[in-house]
Amino acid sequence: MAARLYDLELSGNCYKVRLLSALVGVPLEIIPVDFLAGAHKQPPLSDLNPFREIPIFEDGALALRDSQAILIYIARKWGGEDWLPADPAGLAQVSQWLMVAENELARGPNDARLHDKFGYTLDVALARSKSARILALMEQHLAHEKWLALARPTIADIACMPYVALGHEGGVPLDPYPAVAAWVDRVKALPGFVGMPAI
Ligand SMILES: N[C@@H](CCC(=O)N[C@@H](CS)C(=O)NCC(=O)O)C(=O)O
Repeated sequence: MAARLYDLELSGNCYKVRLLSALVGVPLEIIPVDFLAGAHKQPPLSDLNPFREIPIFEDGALALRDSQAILIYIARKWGGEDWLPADPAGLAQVSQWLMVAENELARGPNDARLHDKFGYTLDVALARSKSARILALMEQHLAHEKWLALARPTIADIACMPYVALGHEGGVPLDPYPAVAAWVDRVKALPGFVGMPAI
């Protein structure tokens, strides 16, 4: 039985899971969630994820929440050493960027997009200033590195790319960050790449 993703097409967090699955070649059963109607806040989805968020990933009896955790699972189960190495240094170097996806990027360009595109009530000026900070750090890093964590693409890149590339929908375009834009293009050029609306 194929693994199952409870999905929203416009969600960058769900997209991370679709993207890595496509790159690794893992077939997914996609279950679209009626997000506007709040299906994620009611049973059966709220039983699968009491945090009442998507993505939710099911593989047999296992139900997982959180896009970063799902990327870790897919990488280790189906991706061998390629996308998430097991050696302590490599694992930690990738993890550093998974934390950036969950913190700086979630509270930066993701929040700015939630405000502008979906009408969420939040401090958009703060989200834009957090975006500027993390994108400047990424620009500095990617000016001399091809990929975020290692000398090859890893789930660090898959976790971080979507909300960086979607930033323009929240008033955070990449024009001031040419090295970041070039990295987004490198991710887009990976064999098996799939896009989403606005990427
Ligand atoms: N840390 C979680 C965050 C998931 C998340 O915030 N998902 C959004 C959709 S992209 C959601 O379900 N929000 C619930 C809501 O706004 O009601 C992850 O990385 O998957």
